[in-house]
Amino acid sequence: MTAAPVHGVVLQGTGGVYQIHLADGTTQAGAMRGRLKREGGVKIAVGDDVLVEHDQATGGWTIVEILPRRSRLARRAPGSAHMERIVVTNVDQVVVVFAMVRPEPNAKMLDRFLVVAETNDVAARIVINKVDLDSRRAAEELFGGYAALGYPVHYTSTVTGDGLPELLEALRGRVSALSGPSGVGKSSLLNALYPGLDLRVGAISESVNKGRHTTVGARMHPLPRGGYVVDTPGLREVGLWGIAARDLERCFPEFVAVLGTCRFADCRHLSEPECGVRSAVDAGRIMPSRYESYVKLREEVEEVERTW
Ligand SMILES: Nc1nc2c(ncn2[C@@H]2O[C@H](COP(=O)(O)OP(=O)(O)O)[C@@H](O)[C@H]2O)c(=O)[nH]1
Ligand SMILES: [Mg+2]
Ligand SMILES: [Zn+2]
Repeated sequence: MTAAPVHGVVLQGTGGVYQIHLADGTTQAGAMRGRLKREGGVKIAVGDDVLVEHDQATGGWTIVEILPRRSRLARRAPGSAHMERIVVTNVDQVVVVFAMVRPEPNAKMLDRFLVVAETNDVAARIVINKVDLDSRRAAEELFGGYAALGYPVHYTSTVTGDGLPELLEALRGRVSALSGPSGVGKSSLLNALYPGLDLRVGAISESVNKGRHTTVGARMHPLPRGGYVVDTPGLREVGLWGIAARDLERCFPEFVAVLGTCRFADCRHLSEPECGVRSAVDAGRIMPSRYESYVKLREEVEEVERTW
C-alpha cells in the first residue's frame, strides 16, 4: 500500500540516498524509483522539487517524479574539461557576503559571483557584514554603486544587529545560495538570524572544496519561517566555465544600455576603437573597478574558449 505522492525538496544526497524535506516539516530519507533511474537518466540534484511516495508496509520513501527546475547552478565536473555537474537547482537568489574589513572586501571576487548569478538568471543580493568596524559612510562609498546597479545591498553587523531584520525578510520563503570568502561572518549571520537552529554552519566553508578532486555536495537547510539556505562549497567555480565570451557583456547590467554605441557589433570592449563601454567608463558612468573585472573575466573566458 502506498499513499498518494506528496511534495518534497531534496536537501542533500549521497550514495543514492536523499534527504527530502516534506511539506509537513519532517525530513525523510528516500531513494529514487528504479524505473525513473533507468528511463530518463536525469540525476536528482540538491534543490530538486520532487514527488515522493510512502510505502506503509516498509515505511520507506521513494522519489517518483522530479518536478521542472526553475534554475540551476552547475560547475565543471571535477577531472573533466567538458562535463558539467549540477551543484544545486531551484535557487531563487545568490547572496554574496563580504565583510567591511577583516577580511578586506574583494571587488573582483564580488563581480565574479554577480556574473555567476547573471549568467544563470538568478537574482543576486549583497551583504556587507561587520559594519560595526567601520563607518556606514565608508561602506556606502564602496558599495553604493552596486545598489545603483539594482543589486540590493544589506549592511549588517552581528555585533550590533544592524541590518539583520531586513536580511531575515529577504531570506524568508526563498531558496538562497549563501556564498563569500571565509571569515566574513556567514556562520555568525545565520546563527544571529536563526538562533537555536542547527544549521551546521561550520560546513559553510569553501576551503573544504579546494582540493581538485574533492567534491563536497551542496546542502540545503530549511529555514524556520519558510525558505532554504544552501551551503554551496565551490560556488566560485560555478557558471563561468560554461559562459561564452560574447555573452559576458550581458552579465554586467550597466553595460547593456551602451552596447549599441560601440562602433563594431562584435566589440570586445578591450582595445577596439570607439567603444561605447570604455567611453562610459571614461565619462564616469561605469565604475572603473567593474570594467576591470570585466576585462579580467573576459580574458579568462577567452582563454577557456581557446583551449576547447
Ligand atoms: N566585528 C564583527 N565581527 C564579526 C561579525 N560577524 C562575524 N564576526 C567575527 O568574524 C569571524 C568569522 O566569522 P564566521 O561567522 O566564522 O565567518 P564565516 O567563515 O564566513 O562563516 C568570527 O571571529 C566572528 O566572531 C560582525 O558583524 N562584526
Ligand atoms: Mg563559517
Ligand atoms: Zn565596446
